[in-house]
Amino acid sequence: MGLFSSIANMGKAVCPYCFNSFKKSEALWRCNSYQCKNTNIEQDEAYTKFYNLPVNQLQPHIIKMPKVKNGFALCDLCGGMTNVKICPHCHSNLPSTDENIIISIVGAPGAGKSYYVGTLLKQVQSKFPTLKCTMRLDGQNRKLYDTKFKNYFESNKILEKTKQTNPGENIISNNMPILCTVTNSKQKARTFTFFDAAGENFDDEAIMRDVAPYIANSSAIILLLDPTDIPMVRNAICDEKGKAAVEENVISYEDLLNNLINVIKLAHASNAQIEIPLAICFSKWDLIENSPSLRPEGSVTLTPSPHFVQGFSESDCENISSDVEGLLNAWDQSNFILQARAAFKTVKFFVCSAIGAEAEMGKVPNIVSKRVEDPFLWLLNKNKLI
Ligand SMILES: Nc1nc2c(ncn2[C@@H]2O[C@H](COP(=O)(O)OP(=O)(O)OP(=O)(O)O)[C@@H](O)[C@H]2O)c(=O)[nH]1
Ligand SMILES: [Mg+2]
Ligand SMILES: [Zn+2]
Ligand SMILES: [Zn+2]
Repeated sequence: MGLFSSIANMGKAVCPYCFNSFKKSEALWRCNSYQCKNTNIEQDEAYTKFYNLPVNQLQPHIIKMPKVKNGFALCDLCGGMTNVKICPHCHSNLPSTDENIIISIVGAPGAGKSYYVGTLLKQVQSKFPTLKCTMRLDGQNRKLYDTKFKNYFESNKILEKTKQTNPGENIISNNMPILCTVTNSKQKARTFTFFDAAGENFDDEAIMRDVAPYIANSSAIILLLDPTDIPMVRNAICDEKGKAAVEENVISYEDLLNNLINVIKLAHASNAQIEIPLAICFSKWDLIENSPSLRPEGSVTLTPSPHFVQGFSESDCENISSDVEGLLNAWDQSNFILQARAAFKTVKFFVCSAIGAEAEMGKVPNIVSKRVEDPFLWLLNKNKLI
C-alpha cells in the first residue's frame, strides 16, 4: 500500500472542494452534451449556495436516475452520454480519476507558498516527459493556473498576496485549489489537488480551523519555511545587506508547527503520531547560496536537482534531507527538528528556490526554479507512481 492509501477508502470519496465524504455510488452526473448545455440549463441551488453566487446561477442538467455504463451516464432529457460526475453536496465537478490526492501547502505569510505552487506546476508540466509521465490541467484549472500564475510569470509581475478569507466566508470560493491529473508510464492516473491558503490562516490555531478540513484530509503536507526567519540566518543576511533586506515574521517555526499539529489532531480526534507525510521545505534558497557567510560549501543543497535528468534519485533526497538537518542544527534549530519528528511519522527536509533570485524594485526576474519539484517527486515515488 502506498502512502496515499487512506484517501482511496473502500468505495468512499472526499470532495476536493467542500470536503464532505460520500459513497462513490452517490456521486451525481451532469449532462455535458452540446444539446443539454444549450437548452436544458437549470438553477442549481446547492452550487449557488456553496460558492455564494447570485441566486440565478444556471448550470447544465443533473441527470435523474442515471443509468451508468463504462464510466458514462445516459441523460434522461437528451439521451446523450456524459462523463461529468459532480459532488452530491456542493455540485462541484469531481476529479476524473478515482483517487484524489490533496497536497496542502502550509507556511507563514510571505514564505513563498504561492510562488512554490505556481513554479512547481510550471516545472512539472514542462519536464515531466523525462520521467515518462504527463500532467494535465483541464479547462477550468488551466484558466485558474493562467490567471493566478502564468500571466504574472510572463510579465515579470510580483504575485499578489493570497487573499485571506473573512470569518464565515467560504474559503474555497475566494481561493480555488488547482486540480491536475498525473498519468504515469503504466497509464496509472491520479488527481492532485494543490491547496495554497493565505499565510495568515496559519498564524493562529483558531483561524486555522477554517482550513482544517483541507489539511486533515491531505495526503501530504508541504511546510514551506523562509530560512530568513531563523535568527542566525536573519542576522547574517542583515549584516551583509543591511537591516531592510529581511522582513521579520510574526510567527516562529515552533508555533507554526504546533498550530499545524493541533489542528490535525483535533480534526482526526486522535493524539497518535500523524500518518500524513510531512515535507519541510526551505524556500528562497538562493539567499543562502548567495550569502558569503551562510553558503554551505560542498553541500548537495547547492547542486541542481537530478531527478528530471537521470530519473528519480532516492539517495539525492536522503542527502538533501540530512544536509538540511545538519544546517538546522548548526543554526540552533534542533528543537524544531525534534518537535516535527515526534509528531509526524514521516518527515523529510528539502530546499528550493522558486524564482531562483530575488525580486527587485517590484520586478521578478525570469523564473529559473531550483529543486521545487523535489518534494512532489518524493511523494510520487512513495506512492509508486514514479
Ligand atoms: N529570493 C527569493 N525570494 C522569493 C522566492 N520565492 C518568493 N520570494 C519572495 O517572497 C515573496 C512572497 O512570496 P509568495 O509566494 O507570495 O508568499 P506566500 O507564502 O504565498 O504569502 P501569502 O500569500 O501572504 O501567505 C515574493 O513576492 C518574493 O519577493 C525565491 O525563490 N527567492
Ligand atoms: Mg500566497
Ligand atoms: Zn463538494
Ligand atoms: Zn442531456
